[in-house]
Amino acid sequence: MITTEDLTKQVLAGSPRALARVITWVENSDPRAAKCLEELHPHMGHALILGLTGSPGAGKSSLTDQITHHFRKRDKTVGIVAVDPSSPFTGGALLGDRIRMNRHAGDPGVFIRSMATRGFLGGLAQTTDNVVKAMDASGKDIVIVETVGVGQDEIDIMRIADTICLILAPGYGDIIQSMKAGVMEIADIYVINKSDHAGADQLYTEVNSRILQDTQIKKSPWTPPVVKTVATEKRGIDDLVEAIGSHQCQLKESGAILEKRRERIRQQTFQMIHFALFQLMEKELAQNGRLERLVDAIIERKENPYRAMREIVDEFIHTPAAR
Ligand SMILES: Nc1nc2c(ncn2[C@@H]2O[C@H](COP(=O)(O)OP(=O)(O)OP(=O)(O)O)[C@@H](O)[C@H]2O)c(=O)[nH]1
Ligand SMILES: [Mg+2]
Repeated sequence: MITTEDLTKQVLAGSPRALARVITWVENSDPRAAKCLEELHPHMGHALILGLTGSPGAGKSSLTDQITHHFRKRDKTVGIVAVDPSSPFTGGALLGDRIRMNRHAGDPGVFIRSMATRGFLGGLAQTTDNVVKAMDASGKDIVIVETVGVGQDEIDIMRIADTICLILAPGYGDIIQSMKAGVMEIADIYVINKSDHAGADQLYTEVNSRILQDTQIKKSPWTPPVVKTVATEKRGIDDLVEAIGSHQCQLKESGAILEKRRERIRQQTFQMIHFALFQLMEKELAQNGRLERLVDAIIERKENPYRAMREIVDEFIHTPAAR
């Protein structure tokens, strides 16, 4: 049996097998994952975390592939996490097909992981975050998170990233959808992919005017650029990477990066505590069928949930386990 200490050492030495193992533990909420992440913690915080979101088929994976290629040519190592919250599949075979990363498969400088919804115990965003952190600690210079962007889950996942790119393509009706879902508001860079298709110019104009309105209202110090790309022909990739670089500079120069990271740590720490308490309470209430008895009493109006909640919380605070 390998110890978490040994595994951590192997991750830090760059072993992809060790990294894959830690990630599997993270996904399965194996208690050893927390131990490893604890040991890896001092080594985190160096990677540039890039989020790519957008409608299905907009070209996220093709762009991830091109961006990866760009950085690999400059000797930077890349980690890729493809998350598909909407996928009902659990294995990831379908995701594998959708990642379009085959040309990087044998490259030791690229580590790819796909994740489908599995009702992760700790929540999808939290799990993704820990997977990204493990990649970061393993020394990857850039970690790219790709997810299909439509709902709250995806917005939560995207908050992990330092720079968020929203990938749009003509003919997807996705601009309206993204606006509704609030994905538009969180993007730092807009990409009009499939610029070889009809309607790209119109989409470009629409997005630009929408951004102009937005930045005027918010008086934000960063005006998100709109970059046109054709991922399949490698067009616009340099512009996109340049925009990412400019956003990184702006984040650092304005100090916004520190504020962003602080807020992220605040949220994550709070969520971890929330989840740990939730698990403790769940276990406690399941004991001796206490919750079921409580439900019976509430149904019969002999008890009310408000009072019961106060009593249970009060009791919990005063138990030695909670202290
Ligand atoms: N014409 C054209 N086709 C593109 C472009 N970018 C991607 N495609 C094609 O569009 C299809 C979908 O591309 P993907 O990169 O898989 O898109 P995705 O957003 O990752 O898709 P999902 O992960 O399934 O949501 C593929 O057949 C690509 O070859 C582009 O710029 N122009
Ligand atoms: Mg994809």
